[in-house]
Amino acid sequence: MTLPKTRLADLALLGGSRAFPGTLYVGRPNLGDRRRLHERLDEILDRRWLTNQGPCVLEFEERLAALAGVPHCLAVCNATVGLEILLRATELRGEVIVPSFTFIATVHALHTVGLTPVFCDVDPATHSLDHRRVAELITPRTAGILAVHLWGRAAAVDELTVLAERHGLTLLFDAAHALHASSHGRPVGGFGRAEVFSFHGTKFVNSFEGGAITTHDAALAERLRLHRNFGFAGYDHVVSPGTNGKMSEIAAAMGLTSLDAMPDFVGVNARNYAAYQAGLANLPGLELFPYDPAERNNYQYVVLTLDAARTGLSRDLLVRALQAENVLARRYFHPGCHRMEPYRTLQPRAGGTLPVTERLADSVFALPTGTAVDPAAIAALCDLLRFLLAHGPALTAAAPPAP
Ligand code: T4K
Repeated sequence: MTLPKTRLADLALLGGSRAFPGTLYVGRPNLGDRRRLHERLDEILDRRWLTNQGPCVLEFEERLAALAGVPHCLAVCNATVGLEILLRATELRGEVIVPSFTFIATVHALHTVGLTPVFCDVDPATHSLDHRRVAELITPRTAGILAVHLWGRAAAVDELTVLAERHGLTLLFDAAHALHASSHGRPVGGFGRAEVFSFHGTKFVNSFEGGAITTHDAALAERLRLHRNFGFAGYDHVVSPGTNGKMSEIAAAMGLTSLDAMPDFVGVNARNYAAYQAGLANLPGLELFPYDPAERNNYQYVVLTLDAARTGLSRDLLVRALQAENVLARRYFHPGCHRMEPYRTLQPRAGGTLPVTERLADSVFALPTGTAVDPAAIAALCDLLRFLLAHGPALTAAAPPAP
């Protein structure tokens, strides 16, 4: 049961009752078939093989490789470590061009391995790297490009591939959001030198914590295997630097169970996305991030852009008002990596070259979706948004100061 709003004073931010009795989260995990998960866990315990490339991990890797259309897939403990391992194995030195409008892990991975992130602006239509801006940033110091398929919509793969080839750069993709997505009909996972997926609990396919690196490059895959496992080429035989980036069997069991249900999860996300599209149609000042219907999409993020000038309501106040109603909308990816430490201090002028990023970081927010959200809740949430936007200037005048 949700409580509709009729007067401004009904808003929870202004002292009214919360619209939703239970909290709606962005990133509430999808759970697959519990019985099958429990069976897999029993099998793991019966085998007493808990990690180090056990049968669940090997099956997970095989299934992911098939989905990505690549010969090599390495499951890892999370995408952040996956990115670090990949960057170390490629032995890049110098600068890497990267978006600032991404989750901080993309940029931290570069910093952690001693590479210098060069922030590049994004395309306002796709929220991913603007290849024209990338071209302007290439110098003799540039070693590579780390692009992100943001929100699961493929980045400008073809244009970036041409650029990288022309300048002899290593092209890598952070595909944390993009399992099941395609670019010109080809699956994400096989682009550039390698791609990295995330299976964190908040991703539509999850392994509690986890990630995977996919590549066509056999020699790179071999180096990645060494880097993932302390550099061991056999018992007591270390031939390269390395870390512990392995995925455990229990994580892979969840990953497999999640993959079994992937078609259902995509179906629910697509249904929810369509419900938001219908519920928010013709609402001036609020734009739903579009997925390309000609491609395969996972629809795992419902992302909106608010025009504060047009609605008389800032994104931050809108998010506060929603959170007060028990809708934990998120300001992904505020304030932009270049405005976070250590980059804010290291590159204090970066913002001047990132006008689209700065605008998006201050106007974008994400709404709940996934199997924990049903169409009735989405309809009520869309009504709430319509009410908030209809009262933008009045709410701005009446709202208590942000804590
Ligand atoms: N590259 C990109 C582009 C990424 O987006 C990410 C991660 C990475 C790389 C790195 O991947 P991993 O190393 O994590 O594999 C979340 C996730 O923690 C993060 O994985 C994800 N991107 C990012 C977009 O979102 P936060 O800081 O927003 O919040 P978190 O994880 O605390 O959870 C968000 C919401 O989900 C909460 O409101 C509560 C709910 N939740 C969360 C968990 C974990 C649940 O209901 N149950 C849960 O078990 O980062």
